[in-house]
Amino acid sequence: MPHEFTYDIESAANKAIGGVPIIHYFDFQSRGRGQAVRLLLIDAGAAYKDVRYTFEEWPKYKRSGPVAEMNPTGNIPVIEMPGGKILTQSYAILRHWGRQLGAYDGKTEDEKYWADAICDIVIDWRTLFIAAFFSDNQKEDYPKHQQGDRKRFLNAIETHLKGSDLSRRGPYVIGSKMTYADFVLFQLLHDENLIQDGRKGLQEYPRLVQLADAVQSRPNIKKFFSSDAYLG
Ligand SMILES: N[C@@H](CCC(=O)N[C@@H](CS)C(=O)NCC(=O)O)C(=O)O
Repeated sequence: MPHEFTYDIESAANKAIGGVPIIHYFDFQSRGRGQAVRLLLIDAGAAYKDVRYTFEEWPKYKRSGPVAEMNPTGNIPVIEMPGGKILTQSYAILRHWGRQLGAYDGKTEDEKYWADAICDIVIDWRTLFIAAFFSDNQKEDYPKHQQGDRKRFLNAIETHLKGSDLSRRGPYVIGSKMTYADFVLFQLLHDENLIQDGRKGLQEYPRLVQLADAVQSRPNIKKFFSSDAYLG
C-alpha cells in the first residue's frame, strides 16, 4: 500500500489553488519531479497530502487502479484536487499554480520567456539524468553522464545566468524575483547531489551557488529542509 503523509496546515494559498492537493508520486526521498511540485507548495505555505509509491509496488499501480485511470500516460506526479480535478505534467502544474497564486513567473514577456527557456534546458537535462541514474548499467552510465552531459548543462546554465541582462545580478533566474524555473533548477541540482556537502559539486559554478543559496534561504523552504519532512 502506498504511504500517505500530510504536510502543513491548510492556508490562503490552498484556497487560491482550489484546496489541498493530493500528490501521487514515488516514495523517492525528497527527490524527483514530484518534489519540484511540492517545493512550490512549500514556498507558498500551502498544505498538501502525499501518496507515495515504492519502486517495487509502482508497476502494479501504473497498470491499473486510480493512477492509471487519472493519467493516460501512466506517469507520476499526478495531482488530485478537491472536487475531482486531475492535474498531470509537472511543469504545466507549476505554471498553473503560479498563475493561480499570482506569483512565480516573470512580469514582462521577456522575463516569462527567459524563465521558460531555462526550465526547458532543465527538462532536457533531467531526462538525461534519469536515463543514466536509473540505467541497468548505472555503474558506467551515471559517471559518464556526470562527466559529459551534466557538465555541458552546468556550463550552459552558468553561462546563461552570468550573461543574460535579466539573470546577471541574481539571485534568481530573472533577477530579484523568484519564478517556477528556480524550483525546477534547484531541484535538479539537489537530485544530482550538487548542492549537498557545502555546495561541493558547484565549486566551478558560483552563479548556481548564488541561486541555490537564495532558494534554500527562503523562510518556508529553510523550515522544510530542517524538518523531519525533508527525506534527503
Ligand atoms: N513530463 C512528465 C514526465 C513524467 C515522468 O516521466 N515521470 C516519471 C517519474 S519522475 C514516471 O512516471 N516514471 C515512472 C514510469 O514511467 O512508470 C512530467 O513532467 O510530469
